[in-house]
Amino acid sequence: MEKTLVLIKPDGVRRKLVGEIIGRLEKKGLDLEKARMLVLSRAKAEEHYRDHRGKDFYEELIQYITSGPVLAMVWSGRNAIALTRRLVGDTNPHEALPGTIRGDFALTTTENLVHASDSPQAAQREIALFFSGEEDDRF
Ligand code: 3AN
Repeated sequence: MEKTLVLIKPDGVRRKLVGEIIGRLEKKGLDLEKARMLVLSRAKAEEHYRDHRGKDFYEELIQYITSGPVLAMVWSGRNAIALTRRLVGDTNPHEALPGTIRGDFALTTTENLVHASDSPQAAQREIALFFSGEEDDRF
């Protein structure tokens, strides 16, 4: 049994796609374990996206992810990390296949609706980042 961290990013919340996205993961058979709505501070956003620091899209990415509430969730199931990435689709929405979340609903690479951990190490780090026992809704 694996756990993975999924974020519905600010465009997903703004576009009212929360139910649609959760529904797809549930119908596939994954289990929703934890959920938390929050607005990321710049510091937390930089921590989350630390691997992208210095890239040309970095500043745009930080502005975007802090631009409104996100829904952070822990999902579990067999092979949950890779399975969730497949349901989410390619990072570039023009490459993402129809039937995937990004393939069906996203048009740009920055505003691509969802984040999902890409490895067991990333899942562990990201779950700790978003669910470390802090109950304050401002992260
Ligand atoms: P994924 O979200 O599919 O794991 P990553 O981890 O490579 O993709 O990138 C994290 C986020 O950074 C993406 N979800 C997207 O918002 C943004 N991003 C990645 N590559 C680009 C790019 N070439 N141009 C603009 N934004 C990008």
